[in-house]
Amino acid sequence: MLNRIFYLSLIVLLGACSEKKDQDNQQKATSTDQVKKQTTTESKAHGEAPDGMAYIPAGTFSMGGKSDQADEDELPRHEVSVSAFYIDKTEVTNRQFAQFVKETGYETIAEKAIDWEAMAKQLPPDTPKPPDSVLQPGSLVFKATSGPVNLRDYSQWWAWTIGADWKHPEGPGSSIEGKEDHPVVHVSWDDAVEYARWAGKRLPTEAEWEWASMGGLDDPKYPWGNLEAEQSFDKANFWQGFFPYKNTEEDGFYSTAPVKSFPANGYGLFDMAGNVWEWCQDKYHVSAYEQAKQQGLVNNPAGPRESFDPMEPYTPKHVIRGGSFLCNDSYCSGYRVARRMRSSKDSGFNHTGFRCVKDIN
Ligand SMILES: [Ca+2]
Ligand SMILES: [Ca+2]
Repeated sequence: MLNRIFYLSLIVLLGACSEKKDQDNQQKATSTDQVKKQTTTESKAHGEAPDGMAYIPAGTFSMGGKSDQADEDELPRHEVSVSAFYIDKTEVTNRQFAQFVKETGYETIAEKAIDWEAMAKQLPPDTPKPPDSVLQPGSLVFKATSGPVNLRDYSQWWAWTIGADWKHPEGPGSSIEGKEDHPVVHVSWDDAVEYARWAGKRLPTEAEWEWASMGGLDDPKYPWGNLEAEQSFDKANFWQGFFPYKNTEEDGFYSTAPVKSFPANGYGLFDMAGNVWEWCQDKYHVSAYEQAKQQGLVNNPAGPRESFDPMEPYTPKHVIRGGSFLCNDSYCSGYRVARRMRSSKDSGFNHTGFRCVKDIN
């Protein structure tokens, strides 16, 4: 079925289809407690972090793929440095987003009528206009399949759902009642930017996100260290079992979980792996790291000037990070700290949210 997400954003998952399992199972020795103590000390030196935020110290690190699971766009590794900043300890929750909407009257993109003319500019020239019955406010909702499917055909487990939005995460009839502390979903990049502006914050750059995600550990594969995902069901909310048809829920959650349901990383940040993907400020370019490597060490890199995804060359995209409740090693290892994904800025899903950062003045 023709719909905006099918053309504009489903490709976000395509790159994650056929990854090999990494055999490096070693836990690195850096102590999370040590990192916490060090960060707390530094944070005090810079004053208290704003409510709900954590202080992230400045640093220089090697950004990019840290195992043989690395996709092409995670390479080459390159040195970057970031200044100290504050970052939200959790993904933005429904409770927080509701406050923003209450105070501003803001309407998300998923709640608005679709502007086909504007959308068509981001699609191949010969794309036919979908019927008006499809061009209604809505978003994409995950639907498990009845059995194994071709993992490259993501249209089999995403359903364009008219009436799905942040207040109706599974579509009409669903609600966020009782999910006030779950991450908000079905928010586009534009929606996230508007929220951040209202909150006096901004979206993290990709470099800031990766640096914060590592939690002070020495080049870890995951925010919790290097223990493999299949042994880490108590570390994050992702998909156990067989994607996309059987979720055995060893971690206790089929879909989103309340934020803080799993342990924080060394900087006190929750759900940097899994739960929902998180929008970053940067545009997505498949060769962004090649470009960055040529520039040498850059402080606070802000990403490429232009977006380019060879899978959907007409569609500008932004980066998302951290993976979601749908990630699994057989399909998508989004919970790796270096894992990059992308989505068009006007698209929402029920597995994508965000968190904000704030500069230290
Ligand atoms: Ca789960
Ligand atoms: Ca997350």
